[in-house]
Amino acid sequence: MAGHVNRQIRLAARPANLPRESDFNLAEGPILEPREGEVLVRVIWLSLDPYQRGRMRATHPYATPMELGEVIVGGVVGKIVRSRTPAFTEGEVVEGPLGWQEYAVSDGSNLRKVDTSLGPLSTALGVLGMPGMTAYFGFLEVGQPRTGDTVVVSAASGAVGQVVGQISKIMGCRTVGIAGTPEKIDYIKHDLGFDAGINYKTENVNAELAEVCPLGVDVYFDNVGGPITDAVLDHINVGARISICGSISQYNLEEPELGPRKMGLLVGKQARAEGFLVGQFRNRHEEGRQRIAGWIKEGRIKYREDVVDGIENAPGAFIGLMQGENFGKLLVKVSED
Ligand code: NAP
Ligand code: FER
Repeated sequence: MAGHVNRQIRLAARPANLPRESDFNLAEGPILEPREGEVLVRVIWLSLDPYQRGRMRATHPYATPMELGEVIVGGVVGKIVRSRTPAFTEGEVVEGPLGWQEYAVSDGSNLRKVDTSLGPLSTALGVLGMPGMTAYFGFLEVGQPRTGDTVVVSAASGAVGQVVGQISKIMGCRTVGIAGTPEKIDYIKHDLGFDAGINYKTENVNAELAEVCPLGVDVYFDNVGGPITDAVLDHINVGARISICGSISQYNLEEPELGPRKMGLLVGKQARAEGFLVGQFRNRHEEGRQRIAGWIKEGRIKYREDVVDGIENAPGAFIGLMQGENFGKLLVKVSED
């Protein structure tokens, strides 16, 4: 790798509210030599995900915060360019948490070999990767949908939401998505087959839910929290299941918003709200991946990716993710396949 440097994006400062470009810095590190038992990976794709915002805070409820100066944590897809272990051969494609950098050394324990026959490499970070598994298990296992149910999903055009909505349709559920632009609403309704869409930036979510969910809501897949979730809770049915996936509306606030406290509604509705982490289903991810891959082959699941070129553009793209500028799974292309 003589003549090459390893460009990395590091955490320069802990963001206050919405991250700024100055919270990140582009640094040049060495391309490390793999030792015996290790591999060198050339990164091709970076995954940009909302959870990374939480890791930029000084404290975290369930994961280790990033240190200042540390390479931004995150999933990547890359190619083995040097192997000093029989477990990997040069040219193999792998996925793992190697962070926002062009090259990384690993002992292989955090790498998953990507089955490149299932789809383009980028899908290992999206529909066939962490967000796809989140949708699959968070919806089917936590949400427990039944044929004929009414399902509502927030952040519906995003990496997780678009998969949840399509699985919901496959399960025979009336499916309503909430998203933030007319183009996203058009996409979920006309390309993905959702029954209805609500633009929470221009419409009254509560009034629209009454209109498009006349029989109430049986499953709510919650990606956002905040006022959108308050509105959905007003429509839950007896025995509803609320799958709490994330609360992106709160991620860039120093203090969580206080608003109507609606958990009491679950009493009369005998409803269940349950949080989950995609990792709790890790023993079954392969099953979820094969199932989604099958649906893609059959044309029953489509996916949309939002690709930004160049590692230097990762911070700007991440700031956009926090504001709904992405349309589909957000990825940064770092080098050629
Ligand atoms: P994504 O939906 O592709 O992107 C984030 C989207 O959130 C934005 O495009 C934006 O879409 C929406 N958003 C941003 N600010 C918002 C606000 N204030 N109110 C409402 N919506 C807002 O991201 P993703 O990767 O699929 O993640 C979706 C959720 O799943 C996040 O909460 C994430 O933390 C969670 N998650 C959880 C797990 C788990 O294991 N529990 C795993 C992965 C992801 P609009 O234009 O529609 O506003
Ligand atoms: C994981 C568990 C949760 C993970 C990501 C998440 C990268 C995301 C959580 C969130 O967005 O709140 O193992 O792997």
